This record gives sequence, structure tokens and C-alpha cells, in this order.
Amino acid sequence: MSLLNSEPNISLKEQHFPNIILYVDLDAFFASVEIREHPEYKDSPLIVTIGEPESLFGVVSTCNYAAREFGISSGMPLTKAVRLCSDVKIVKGSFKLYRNVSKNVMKILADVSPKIKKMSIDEAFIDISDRVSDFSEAYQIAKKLQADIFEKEHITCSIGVAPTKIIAKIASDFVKPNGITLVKPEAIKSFLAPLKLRKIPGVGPKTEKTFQDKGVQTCGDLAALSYKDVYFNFKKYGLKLWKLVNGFNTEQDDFNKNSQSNYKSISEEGTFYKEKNSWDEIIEEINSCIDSLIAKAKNNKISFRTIGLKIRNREFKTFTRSFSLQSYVNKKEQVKTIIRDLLKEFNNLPPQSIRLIGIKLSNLRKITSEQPSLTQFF
Ligand code: TTP
Ligand code: MG
Repeated sequence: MSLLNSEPNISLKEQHFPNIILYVDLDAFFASVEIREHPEYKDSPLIVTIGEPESLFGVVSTCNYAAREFGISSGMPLTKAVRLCSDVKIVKGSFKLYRNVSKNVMKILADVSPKIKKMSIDEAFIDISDRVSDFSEAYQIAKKLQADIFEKEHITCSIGVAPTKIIAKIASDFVKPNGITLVKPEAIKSFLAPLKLRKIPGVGPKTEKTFQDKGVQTCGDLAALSYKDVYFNFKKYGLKLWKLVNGFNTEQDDFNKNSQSNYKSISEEGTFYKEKNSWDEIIEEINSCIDSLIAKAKNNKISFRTIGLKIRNREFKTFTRSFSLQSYVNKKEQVKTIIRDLLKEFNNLPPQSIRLIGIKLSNLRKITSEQPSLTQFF
């Protein structure tokens, strides 16, 4: 039977929401740190730039909420920003300081649960499913976390509390600054309905235009279409979004999926919720996936022979490549070298087009005491 004639293929798994996730995003991060260091900037419009404040060469890295009221935003040329607000204060960023504050905040988050995934300098997911029994308890944890960050670092954050990462991320942006937005499974559809499709991480201007051309502006507009129409007009990617806006679980449980003891493979992947501007940034993400996979392999005394790479672009096209070695290995550098080779083929893709990267180790073998490593002899 063709997909067009079939009923929506919603599995039980997609109706099941076993997790509770917090998504934490620091408010106007660089600007908030500057205001903490210079309380005299408080209440006046403030821009942080890596450019040159005096000659107005460069763009806005970020700005505080007072500056946003004038229409100033990240990425805007400084010349335009001062046209919008002639009194705006412009300071040069101190990145070392921001990195330190970020590290301190990530430590506070790691105290909430070890299941934490840093997404950028000022954003992270925390899976608190094992710590709480319901969403009201999760909300209290979010409140306490917000207070802890403020007490220790004197900056505010906004938090989304939801059953999936993507909904938690969208929720974190719903009330800002210093907001907490809770979205329970049964409220996902109505929460998303009034939002522009663009609010969904990964929907960029090009995708938004494709949907707008067919009259779809909001998540609710998409949810109201029939499954057949969505498949006909927007293919596989449209269906995934359609499931999301209709309140189904579109995520694999990637915090827990490797928890069984007899692995066939172990893998780690990351979706980019913001465009990456360089391959260096993407490689940094890949290396962090490799680091955590190797830690997992070591904890479970596993060696492996096959190393796989997965890349997905904004058109939802997925490329997978792999390489098998003659013998079993378990070292980080070996994986990094092979992945670097596999990546060469994709050098020509613009980094901004990459939406997801994944690494998979397969052909696994348990390291037993009968297979001593060479280093044990020295
Ligand atoms: P964001 O979290 O996107 O922005 P923000 O924290 O400034 O504001 P919001 O309250 O909306 O979360 O980015 C985090 C930091 O990353 C930001 O403070 C500065 C930096 N950044 C840039 O340098 N360039 C950019 O284009 C963006 C978007 C962010
Ligand atoms: Mg932020």
C-alpha cells in the first residue's frame, strides 16, 4: 500500500512521553555578564561586540533587553544599531570571562542531573526523568535552578520544562527574560498552535517560505492539514513536523537508548538548533560526541572495529559513511582520525546547511581479562 493511501503511521512510542527535560538558556548572556561586572550599565541599552566600538566596525554579538526594545538584535551592523538608538552603550566582549561564567553555570546544571547536554555557550538540556515523579516537581526544580544560578553567578536564565528536548527548547524561549514555561504532554499541541513555524528549531527562512507558499504560517495551520496533504506537499520532513505540531513524540530517547548491556552498536548524535558558521564548530561537536562515546565504551569495556558517520542537512537528506578496521580498537584519536577522513567528502557542503551529526561505533567486542592490553605488560 502506498503511503498516500495509508493512515498516519503513529506508533505507540510516538504517543508515549516517558521523560521530563529542562532546557536552560541564559538571558542576553554576554550583555548580562557585562552588566554584572559594570552595574552602572544596568537599565540602559547595551551592546556587546567583537568588533570595534569606537569606529562602529563590526556587528552586534548580543544586546540587553533594553536595547532589543529599539529593534536591535544579534548580527546587526553596529552602524544600523546606533541609528536605531543613538544612546546605546557599546562594549567590546571579554570572551574568556564568558567562557568561565559558562563553565560555572554548566557545573550548577550538572549538579541537578548527570544527564546534561551542553548545546552552546549558554544553553543546555538536563534530563531529570530519574529525579522527579511529575511535572509539578520538575517545575520546582526549574525554579530552584534559576535561583541558584542567580545567587551564584548574578545572571538570569529562562527555562523550558517539557517531555521532549525540542518542546523544552521552544518553551525556554516563550517567556524571556527570567521565565519558566511548563508544557505537559497533553498541552503540546495547543502550546505550539499559535506559534510561527519558524519557532521550531531547524526551520529556517527557506523552509518557512516553502510552507508559507502553501498557506502555512503557524504550527496550528500545519497541524490542521491532513496527513495526505502534508505528505503530498512537504514529503518526509513535512510529516515529521506535522507529527510534532500534533503533539506526538518525534524524538528518540537518546539519553537512555544505550542503557541495555548487550549493545550491537553505540552511537551519539546531536541536532543543531542554531546554524553553525564554520566546519570548526561542527568538528568541535563531533569531537564531543566521540569523547562521550569513548567514555561509554571504556565504562562498558567495549572495543570496536567499525566507525560510522551520519550527517543530515536542512533538506532532511541523511548521509551515512563508515569505515571498518582490521582489528578492534578503543582509542579516541583512532576514531577522530577516521572521522576526519570520512568528513573530507563533505568539505564542500556549507556548514550552515548541516542540521545533525552522529557517530556510531559497531562491530563491538567485549574486552575480557583474557585479552590483556599491551600496556599492561609495561
Ligand atoms: P543566544 O542565547 O542566542 O542569545 P542571548 O543569550 O544573548 O539572548 P537570549 O536572551 O535571547 O537567549 O546566544 C548566546 C550568546 O552567544 C550571546 O549572548 C552572544 C553569543 N552570540 C553571538 O556572538 N552571535 C550571535 O549571532 C548570537 C545569536 C549569539
Ligand atoms: Mg541565551
